[in-house]
Amino acid sequence: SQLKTIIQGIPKAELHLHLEGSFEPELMFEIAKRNNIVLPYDSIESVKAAYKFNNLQEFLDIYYAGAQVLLYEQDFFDLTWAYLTKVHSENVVHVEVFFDPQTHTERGVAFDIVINGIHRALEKAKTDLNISYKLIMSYLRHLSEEAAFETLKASLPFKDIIDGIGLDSSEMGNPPSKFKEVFKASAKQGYKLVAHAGEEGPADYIWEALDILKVVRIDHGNRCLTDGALVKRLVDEKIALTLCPTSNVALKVIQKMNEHPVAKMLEKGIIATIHSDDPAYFGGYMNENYYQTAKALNLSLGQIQQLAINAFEASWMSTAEKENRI
Ligand code: ES4
Ligand code: ZN
Repeated sequence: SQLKTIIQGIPKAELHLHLEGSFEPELMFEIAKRNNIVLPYDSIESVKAAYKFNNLQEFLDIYYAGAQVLLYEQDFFDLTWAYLTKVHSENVVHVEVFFDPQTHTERGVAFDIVINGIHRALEKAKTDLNISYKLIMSYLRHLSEEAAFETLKASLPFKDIIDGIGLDSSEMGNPPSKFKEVFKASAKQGYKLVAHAGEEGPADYIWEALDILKVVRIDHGNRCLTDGALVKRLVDEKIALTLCPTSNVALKVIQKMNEHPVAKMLEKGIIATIHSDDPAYFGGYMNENYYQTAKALNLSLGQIQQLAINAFEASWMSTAEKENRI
């Protein structure tokens, strides 16, 4: 369709993508086989059939199980490289991607194995595909702040290749305030800060992410529209929201795409952006997220372009880098 052609033609930046969430069943089977791991599924079709979720936690349980087959540096390279070649074909020219070190270190895979594989693929994409990148290390919020501190410590030898810190996993019952001290310590190390907030959790968690963690962007932030003062704060301080529409439908954060808040957010002057979150699990990379949103909400060409521009504006590229990319 014409809309798909337009979206394909726009250079895009992806700011909300979990590398472990880009793990396609085909690659999962291939890596399981070479690592002599038996998956609890007998075919790629039966894996895909299991991807039906009623909430965030049901997804996370399957997402963490899938990551268990990743053991060696080559596995992390292959995972990251598959994602980068995919988005290259969609005219994504800049990525700021998350990885969850604790998903791997908790089961005995060393931090350096994980980050070296990821970093090698990102560097190759820079050279071979002209994709620029930033790397964001996320703390798992269902684990303790002490465990996050250990992860911070493990990251320090790799400080030069990690740009920022994120906070993800089970939101309800794990408010941003739980990670106040480790975010403060992370900022002292020079890391930029973001956090998932207001995906399933309330607008209060977005306030906490801003006031207590001092984040520069909010991942998701869907729930902000229930709080007028918060909307004003986001607009005044140019705090971007990295929205993930197909994720929101898959996890029942919204019931249908035409209920997605992104159009209202743009109307209110919020720097809203669109991303894919965990595309292997939610069935859509960047172009599909733009397409489904634009179609369901009847977005104008100007609004679609605004979403793409917002992502470059909200990115961590320097002004000079941005001019090179758009
Ligand atoms: C996630 Cl969609 C989502 N929300 C919170 N944490 C996550 N980790 C990976 N995907
Ligand atoms: Zn996410």
